[in-house]
Amino acid sequence: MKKLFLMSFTALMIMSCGDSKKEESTQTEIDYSTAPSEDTETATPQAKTTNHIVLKAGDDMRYDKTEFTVKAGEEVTLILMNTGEMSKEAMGHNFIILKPGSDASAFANKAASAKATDYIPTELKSEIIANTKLLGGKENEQIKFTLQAGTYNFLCSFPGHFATMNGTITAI
Ligand SMILES: [Cu+2]
Repeated sequence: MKKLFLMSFTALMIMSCGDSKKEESTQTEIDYSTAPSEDTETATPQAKTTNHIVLKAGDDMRYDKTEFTVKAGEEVTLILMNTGEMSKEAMGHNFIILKPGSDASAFANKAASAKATDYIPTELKSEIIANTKLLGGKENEQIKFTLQAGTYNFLCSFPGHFATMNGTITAI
């Protein structure tokens, strides 16, 4: 009697094992169907031009975007938002757009010792096309400027921020 019970129990185990295997193979088929299609690979990115830019910078020491394409010869409106919580002294951010051919890294080096002028080096002011002031957490500023066709570097000149806070604006 006991033996018979064991045998039927084993049979049940085998049956349920078979069932779970079936389920597994069905799931694998579903996974294959969600694989990316070839269409996404052939899509080509297009340069989107906009002369209204909202640029955010937070306590993570980054701009939320680092590349823009604008229309040359038309006024650009840029709003810099410091979305962070920290003070201007600890995590201040600005936006400085430089003339073509300017060395943004050299500018940042000089700016680091220009605390008295909010990290805008007086001797390199001639390289600046436009800039915001230094903003602390939750502060915003809107500036306007017009660019001729070309590629322009921008940066945050707060000490140590250049490495992660720089980008380019292309005017076409
Ligand atoms: Cu910054």
